[in-house]
Amino acid sequence: MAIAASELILNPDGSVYHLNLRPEHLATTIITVGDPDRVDSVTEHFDTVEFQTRKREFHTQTGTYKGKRITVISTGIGTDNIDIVLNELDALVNIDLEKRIIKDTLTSLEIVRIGTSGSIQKNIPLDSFVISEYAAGFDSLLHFYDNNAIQDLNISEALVEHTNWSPLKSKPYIVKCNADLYQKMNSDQTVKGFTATNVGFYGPQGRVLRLPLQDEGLNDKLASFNFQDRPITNLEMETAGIYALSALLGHKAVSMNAIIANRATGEFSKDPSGLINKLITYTLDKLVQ
Ligand code: R1P
Repeated sequence: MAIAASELILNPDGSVYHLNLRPEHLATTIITVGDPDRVDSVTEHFDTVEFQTRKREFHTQTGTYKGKRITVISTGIGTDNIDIVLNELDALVNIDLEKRIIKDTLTSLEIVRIGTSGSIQKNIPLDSFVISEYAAGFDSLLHFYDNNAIQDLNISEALVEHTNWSPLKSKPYIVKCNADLYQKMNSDQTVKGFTATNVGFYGPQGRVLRLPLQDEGLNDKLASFNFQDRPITNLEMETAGIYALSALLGHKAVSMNAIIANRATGEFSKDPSGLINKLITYTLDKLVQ
């Protein structure tokens, strides 16, 4: 049955509602960044850019890097945006937008996040690159989907117990990267990570300006959690949502984190934009290897 106009909204030019993209604009390898201005920092390394568009926080450019066609898209901040980006990217490849039906043959996208993040471990220093093997989602995005097949409930239960997690907050969900893509992006320049994705930048990540916290010990408890030799390494705001929806939709995803802050030592990078540029060139070169 055709998907209704209210459920899959298209613009008058046939593009998907928020991203403003039509299927021919999209490569099957996609880099996501949080900051719309970071899209240019990625594509300045490209041989050519064939297409670009911008709507709200979603800035997209498609081109080639060393001959490989890649789309770079900004997601803005947070997993609420990830819900929009992942569903609309999937619709572009796996739904016939004219007939509004799911295609018989599905396409699996290769999705790499390049983002900034704060380490919560003293031994993961500023200016390192963390690749998220696992992600813990403290947002509720995955709970709205039929999701039992992709969650690691053992780690989730252990984390709830270790942190004495308040039942008033969404239960953490644990999801994994795509193993093949992880191998492709991994090297001796990267640190294996277990990334906690949170719903805010201040209180949810333990930052106090004027407001006291529900649990001021949460970051310390996250830092001391260690499931089968996998400590939680860093905090950011998108990875778990990307992993959750990619796993549900059949896409391959991995998240690359430039560690610009160390929350355990209180330090902040002296050159965050230099670091993110290094992670961009590292990622691009790994993608074409
Ligand atoms: C917060 O400042 C933002 O920075 C991190 C967080 O995940 C959040 O999106 O990533 P980006 O640098 O990719 O935006």
